[in-house]
Amino acid sequence: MKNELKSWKHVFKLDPDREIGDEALDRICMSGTDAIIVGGSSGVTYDNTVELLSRVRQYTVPAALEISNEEAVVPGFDLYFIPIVMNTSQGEWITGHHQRAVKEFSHMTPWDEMAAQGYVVLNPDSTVGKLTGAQTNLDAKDVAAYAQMAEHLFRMPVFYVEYSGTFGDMDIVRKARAQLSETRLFYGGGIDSAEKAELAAEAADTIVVGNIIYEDLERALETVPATRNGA
Ligand code: 1GP
Repeated sequence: MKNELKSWKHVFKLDPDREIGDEALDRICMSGTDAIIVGGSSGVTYDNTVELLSRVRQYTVPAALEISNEEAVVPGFDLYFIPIVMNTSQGEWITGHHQRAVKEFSHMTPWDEMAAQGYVVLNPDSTVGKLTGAQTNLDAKDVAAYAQMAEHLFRMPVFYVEYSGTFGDMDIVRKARAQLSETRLFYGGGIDSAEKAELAAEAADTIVVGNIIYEDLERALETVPATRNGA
């Protein structure tokens, strides 16, 4: 599955802490998206993650868990993403939580199913930005340098430009992607229409659509075909 993510163009991110009805979930899973990522910045528990996984598992779409809380690590996903925030000085978001989780689960850590994501968080008002103390006042060169580090120093499979909640600067995204050849650039944040999906898909390798699923399902679904136009 780690190799398969290299072909993902569009991903829906579902938050276990938010309600989604069966019909809406059916349409998301059958939409033609390349994968479902399960993750959120707050309120993610073992129980709500298991519940969402068991519902997503009724479909063939690949399911990945983005681990944000070591208490909510649920077996049975196709892939596990390990977020590492590159633009924070708070070490707990770089190696702290990770080291504690490995210490606890080292005997059963499925290393082959794990993929590190080098996150650069650029919306200071987002939950993840506040939580991680991200230093968001960065220009395109700053972000491009992080991209190079993700690929060449850390050999991360994913470099994730995260604007969660707001549509970001596609020039920054484009310039960061220009640095990458092996590492895949994920972009997420504020994609709430076909137009924005197209713009983001033109700048990034993979686009991640989250919040709009819960606000306007039809518009969320339109982002899937629009991604093919941008890519
Ligand atoms: C959040 O990048 C994702 O982690 C998607 O962002 O919720 O703003 O779509 P939105």
